[in-house]
Amino acid sequence: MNNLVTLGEFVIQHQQDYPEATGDLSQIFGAIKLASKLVHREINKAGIADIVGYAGQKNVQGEQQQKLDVYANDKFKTALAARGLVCGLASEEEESFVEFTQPQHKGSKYIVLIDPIDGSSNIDVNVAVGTIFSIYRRVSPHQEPVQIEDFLQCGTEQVAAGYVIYGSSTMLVYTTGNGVNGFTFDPSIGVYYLSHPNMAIPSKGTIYSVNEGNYVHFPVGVKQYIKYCQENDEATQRPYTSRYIGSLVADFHRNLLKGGIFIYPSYAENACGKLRLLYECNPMAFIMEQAGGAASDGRSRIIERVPNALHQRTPFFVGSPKMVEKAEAFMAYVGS
Ligand code: P6P
Repeated sequence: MNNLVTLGEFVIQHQQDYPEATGDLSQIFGAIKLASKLVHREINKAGIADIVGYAGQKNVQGEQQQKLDVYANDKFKTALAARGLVCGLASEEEESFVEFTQPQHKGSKYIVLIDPIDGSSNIDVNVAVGTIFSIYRRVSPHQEPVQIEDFLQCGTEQVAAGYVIYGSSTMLVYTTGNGVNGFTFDPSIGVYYLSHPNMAIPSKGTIYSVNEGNYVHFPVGVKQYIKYCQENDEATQRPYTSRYIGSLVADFHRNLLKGGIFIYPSYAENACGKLRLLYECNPMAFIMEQAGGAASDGRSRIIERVPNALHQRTPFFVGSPKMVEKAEAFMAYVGS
């Protein structure tokens, strides 16, 4: 551990980087930290407690809701509402945004978008899953009820973004626009310690991550980029290695540490791709750019996309800048 700085201390130390910081953001991180510890605990006993399997409901996406999805959504929502600094929340598990209407929420200036458990279908097979969150200032009048436009902001307006990966260890990785830092959870004393200061992705890597089972349905540009990754070329260290976990946070985190590219393109029935712009791609794109990487929809910068719906999807190309650039070149060349 790097000189035993805790997440709480780090957030407070660095809130001074933002003169307008009033400590609200530090408290919001406190809520996220607390909820993530509860989710960590449940995930680590999912195999034994009666939390595995379906909650018998379907979420707004029409997907079977895992009990842990429901549990995690509830804990993050409750923890964020309890601090009265957030006026509303949008979640993959909620059809519309949720307005916080207690007296303590009057005048609160932040909104949060969250995917409480991304990759939940992996829980039962013991594969790493994650939480992804994105924080904005509200844009509607502070004393009024929160509005949909508070949630439909460009990713460039994010105040903070982060993810928690519940893997061989639990880590929280976040940015407030001043670099990326990673904290590893020590469950024996319930503390997150700074373990990965100033995270930076290698400008190029040798890992490509895409679900090749959908290959026949991919745009031609993606097919050609995959073939490029597989060609023999010692000078550019090809063929690259294919690694696909099927859990966005896990694939993203591995590439952030080692270098690489993750692609979830549009294909067949998923004309806009599968991943959600607001609470999956925008926060991960903000983090990746802050770590020196790149994130696009195959053509244009993800965080500049103007959202039009809470649950809208987007193709997603993210990772080492030189690899994303190469994949975009294939997409542009064949116009698909
Ligand atoms: P596929 C998990 O269900 C998820 O939302 C992401 O975490 C992951 O990257 C993607 O879907 C995997 O999708 O179609 O390859 O199984």
